[in-house]
Amino acid sequence: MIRSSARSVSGRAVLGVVMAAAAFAAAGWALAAGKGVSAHAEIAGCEDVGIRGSATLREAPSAEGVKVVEIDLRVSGMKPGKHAVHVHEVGVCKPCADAKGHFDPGPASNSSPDGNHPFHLGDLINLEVNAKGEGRLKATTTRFTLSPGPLSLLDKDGSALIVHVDPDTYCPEGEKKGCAGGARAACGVIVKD
Ligand SMILES: [Cu+2]
Repeated sequence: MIRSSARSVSGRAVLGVVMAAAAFAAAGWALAAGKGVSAHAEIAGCEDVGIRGSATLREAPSAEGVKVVEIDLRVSGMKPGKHAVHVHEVGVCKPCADAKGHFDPGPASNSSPDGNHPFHLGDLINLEVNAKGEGRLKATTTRFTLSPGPLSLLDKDGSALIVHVDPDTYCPEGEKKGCAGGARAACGVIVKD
């Protein structure tokens, strides 16, 4: 549903879906503890062992029954500034390249990181890291689920959360090498709680 609308509007508008959902959450809706499905990821540097972190993911239905996932990611030991964050299509982090492209199931799947960005279902927003090397990203999306179904991150080959070395530009000029954040800085396999 989100994906098909992504084909006819600009990347900025698509990201608005993620942000609008976040505003909805901030307006008072919250996932009830103990309900829904949750998962976590232990984040580690792809090469830099000083990078550590963790993420929690929680899914619950909205009042209308739409599955909404809240992501809460914390990292430390990273270079200050913005870093792209996405869910990648395979739950393998050793090496980080084995997490493959961006999570994007569906009949017209195209996981090419720079080539179909920011239209993938696994695309998130930048993580901001402070001068101490610490960052936290809270995001909400309806583009994927944790529970079983065609959009589930917990599919046969799993999924991984990747934090990139560079910021996500959201590729406003279309495919351009590195526009989705370039090299991979850190990775965590998403595991069901
Ligand atoms: Cu990525």
